[in-house]
Amino acid sequence: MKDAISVVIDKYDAQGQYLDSAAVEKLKAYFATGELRIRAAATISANAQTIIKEATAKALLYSSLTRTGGNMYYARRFAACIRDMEYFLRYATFAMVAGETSLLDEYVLGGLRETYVSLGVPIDATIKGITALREIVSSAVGPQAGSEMAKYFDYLSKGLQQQQ
Ligand code: CYC
Repeated sequence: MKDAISVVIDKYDAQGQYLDSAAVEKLKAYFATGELRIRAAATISANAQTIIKEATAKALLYSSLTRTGGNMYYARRFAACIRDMEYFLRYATFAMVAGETSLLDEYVLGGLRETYVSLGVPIDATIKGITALREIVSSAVGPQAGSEMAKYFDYLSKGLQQQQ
């Protein structure tokens, strides 16, 4: 797993160079938003259950998914879907704290699309769920931290859309 700092250090280490002004700018940008990202992570953690509930209600409930034969029908699949929403929220928060997307590839997206396709989990509806999480999170943490989080939700949506 990488974060914004290790990405910079690995690059300069590979070249056997000291940090230059471009590297320092990247590190500065990361530290300048540090307080914002940590506060947002605390708010998200404290409100995770409500965020998931609201996003699920907004995007997924009372649709063909939850009716007989839908992919969220019945309890076992419903629970799997809520759990997946939790994964998306938790890992997007980790990625925001790290300031880096690589952990999303490593821990979430690897093989996920194939798993969903083979189980008949609808990708479009999943992306709607992730988009709803992005919107609810933004109203919980405010626009600045919300747009930081949006990067990682969008990365998840994009990764699911594409063949890995
Ligand atoms: C299933 N979701 C799964 C499965 C995996 C994941 C591996 C298959 C195994 C299982 O049922 O547990 C996802 N597992 C993950 C992720 C990680 C992981 C992301 C990384 C930490 O370890 N169905 C819908 C909704 C959507 C949904 C749109 C919720 C957003 O209609 C989710 N995922 C869903 C459902 C299943 C599932 C219903 C069960 C499908 C089945 O067994 O028929």
